[in-house]
Amino acid sequence: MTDPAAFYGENGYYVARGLYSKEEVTAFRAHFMALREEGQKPGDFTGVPIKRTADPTVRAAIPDEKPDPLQQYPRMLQMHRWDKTSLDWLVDERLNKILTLLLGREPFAAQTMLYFKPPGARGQALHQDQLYLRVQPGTCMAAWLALDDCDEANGCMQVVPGSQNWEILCTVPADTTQSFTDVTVPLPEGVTPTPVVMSAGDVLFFNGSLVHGSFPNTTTDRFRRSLIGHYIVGDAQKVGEFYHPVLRMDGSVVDLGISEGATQCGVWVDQEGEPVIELVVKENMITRAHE
Ligand SMILES: O=C(O)CCC(=O)C(=O)O
Repeated sequence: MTDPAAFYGENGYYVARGLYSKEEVTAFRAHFMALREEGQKPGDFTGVPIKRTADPTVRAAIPDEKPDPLQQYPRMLQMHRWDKTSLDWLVDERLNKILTLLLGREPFAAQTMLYFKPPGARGQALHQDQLYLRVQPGTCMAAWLALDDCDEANGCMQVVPGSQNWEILCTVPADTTQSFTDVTVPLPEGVTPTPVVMSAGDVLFFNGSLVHGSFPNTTTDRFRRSLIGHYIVGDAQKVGEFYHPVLRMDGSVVDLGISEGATQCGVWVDQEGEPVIELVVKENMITRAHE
């Protein structure tokens, strides 16, 4: 049997299979679909506009005349600030137990998100969450609950095992025909992300520096919904302003400082034929809320 902490230490992620029952995920799906039907909510994000290209070959490969499904199903953000179901889930004891095991102490809770990812929706380009949360000292951690079975066809999560040990990389423009966000991080040659195939009810835990993201949902009939919590290490002193108020796992508010935008990020350079990360000073690094 896999030792969760050892697997997480080596790979930067861990999947807890069947942590939530089929009945629970069915209830979550119904709850969030009903909230979506109610109309616009604070923090909704439909994604950046798709930047079309003039290249006829590329254009031919993109169903660019179709309406973007994310217009109807924008991502929800920070629902726990106005929805009790989301708050109860964010601080759920089952998540706390595994987070505490993987992090070595009880975390603080900073964010909730709900991805609907309907058929035809774009994915989210590879990125590192710590770029946005800017936890100091230490890092953040995500708990990603699959509300639908997910595989490569409907755009399951993709992770780069071992990248939790990388510096935070400088971002480059992303392909917005494939991603609803417009920045990504480059991978060295030969490194490719690994798909994480999950059943509804499984939870993927991953480190804030782990490079991760997802490709488009290429199915015509399957959503890929997920409920996500973002946490920060329990000895953190600062986090980005967007994530305040931060909660303890008993739901009470913890008084933390606000971390400023980073001024350095990593770029890949060649060192005797091996790709290594070199830190460079960069002004105007992205400091927006996690997108
Ligand atoms: O669900 C996805 O496709 C991406 C989620 C993600 O990047 C995150 O939870 O940080």
